[in-house]
Amino acid sequence: MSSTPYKALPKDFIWGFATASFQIEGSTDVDGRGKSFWDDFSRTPGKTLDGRNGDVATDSYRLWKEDVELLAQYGVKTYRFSLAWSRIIPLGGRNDPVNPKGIEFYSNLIDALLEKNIIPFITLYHWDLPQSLHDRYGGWLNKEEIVKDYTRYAQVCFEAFGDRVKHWRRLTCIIFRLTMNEPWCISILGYGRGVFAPGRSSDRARSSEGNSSTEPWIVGQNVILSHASAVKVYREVFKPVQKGQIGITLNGDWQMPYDDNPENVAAAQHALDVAIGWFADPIYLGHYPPYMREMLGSRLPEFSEEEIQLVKGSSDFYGMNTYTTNLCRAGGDDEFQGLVDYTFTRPDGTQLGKQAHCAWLQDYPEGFRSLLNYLWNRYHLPIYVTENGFAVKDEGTMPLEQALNDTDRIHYFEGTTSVLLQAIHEDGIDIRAYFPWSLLDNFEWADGYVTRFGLTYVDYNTQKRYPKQSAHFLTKVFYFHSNSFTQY
Ligand code: GBH
Repeated sequence: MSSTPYKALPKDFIWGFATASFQIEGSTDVDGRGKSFWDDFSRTPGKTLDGRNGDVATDSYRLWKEDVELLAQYGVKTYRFSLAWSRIIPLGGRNDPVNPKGIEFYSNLIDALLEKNIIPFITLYHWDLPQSLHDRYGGWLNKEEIVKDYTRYAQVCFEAFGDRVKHWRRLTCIIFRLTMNEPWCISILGYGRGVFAPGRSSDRARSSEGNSSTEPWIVGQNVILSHASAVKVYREVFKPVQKGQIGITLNGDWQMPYDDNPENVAAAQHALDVAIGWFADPIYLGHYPPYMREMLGSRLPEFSEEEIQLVKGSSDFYGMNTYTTNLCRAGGDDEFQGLVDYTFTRPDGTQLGKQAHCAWLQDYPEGFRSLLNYLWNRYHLPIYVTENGFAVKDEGTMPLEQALNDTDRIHYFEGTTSVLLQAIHEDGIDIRAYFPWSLLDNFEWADGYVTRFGLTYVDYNTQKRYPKQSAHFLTKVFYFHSNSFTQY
């Protein structure tokens, strides 16, 4: 248990686990679902580490009731999940038909959660663009089309799900929605590095199409504008009645100077500017970070006066996904990291923290605290931690019993939950939610099923779910620190 002395979490603080549609649902061709651009991408040889795709995933489209039971058993107050755009509007576009079966699926899920006093925390877009929008006009690359199509999709969701939730007991004022998950990943991994769908890149060994020096920055801007346009509609048409909060969630890890060499100190800020400020500065402050313009010149699109009015202030809170800390050194030619080199090896040769299964992740809770302070001081908005988690090294090849005894993951969450409490009680930061990633082991994008982030182990042969020790650990921590478990 945390070493922080007992002090209750704020009354309205919510915690729960997170997932995303394409990572868990499977059933990609049933009940009228249209294709998403992850369907074929993940089926293409060489795109995932183990050659496996999202056709079944954790089979949650069929097993969703079991998932809800599991959440109830863990005692969560909220569940973060995403909607598959192509289930709701199979062809995606603003003149394309809505699929009643898609609406019904998510309606049933929402009802079942509310029945258990679990607040639905909905993400509209977690990376699964309808394939037909990509084929028709280039998807996220086409500002004129995508902003309108995304806005209409969002509107269909606000109409279908927002109102019904509102009438449910006292949960009325605490329904939050996220427009987008991690625009940096959408742009850079999809159109720069080309490792995520649609896999566009200048690297011709990887992709026959794409331009990594221009497309990610165009896509980033179009994602921002789509988000902001959906928020405008929500605020004008739905918020007066539904009273919900709406915002965006950004990925971003703490960037720490490698040493006190002034060049490396500046490099850490440059890394933050590109990882976080690229999106957060326009949305919360009304302009791109000056360093982005300096680095990219005219390759970074300009916002018109009208656009920036739309964008500035378009998120009610700061949505934060964070996993690790990088040590930053000036140099290198990677624009996606702000021309900064990342390492986990300190100048004295020691490692920053425990290594996870994926190369990009080490356990360093102090960085989480620094990042919370940085975001609070820079953007002055309540923070929702919408993802945070750890993949234990080699968990995928361990015998079940060993995998369930996930001490490295427990250690990670011991650190992050202590820091969370310190940030709230000692640093005075207004933190309103915490979502460990993920409820289940699931389809880990380009890693396939090799890398496991779940608090629940999934046996992919039987689809049986087994709680890991870390899930029990988190349940205990939040039970202990919560003063609001009687509020319903
Ligand atoms: C989250 O992204 C996702 O929202 C979630 O779907 C996913 O399952 C989870 O993380 C676990 O990975 O070396 O250039 O390829 C986390 C943010 C940002 C972390 C990109 C990995 C790798 C950068 N990710 N980063 S690169």
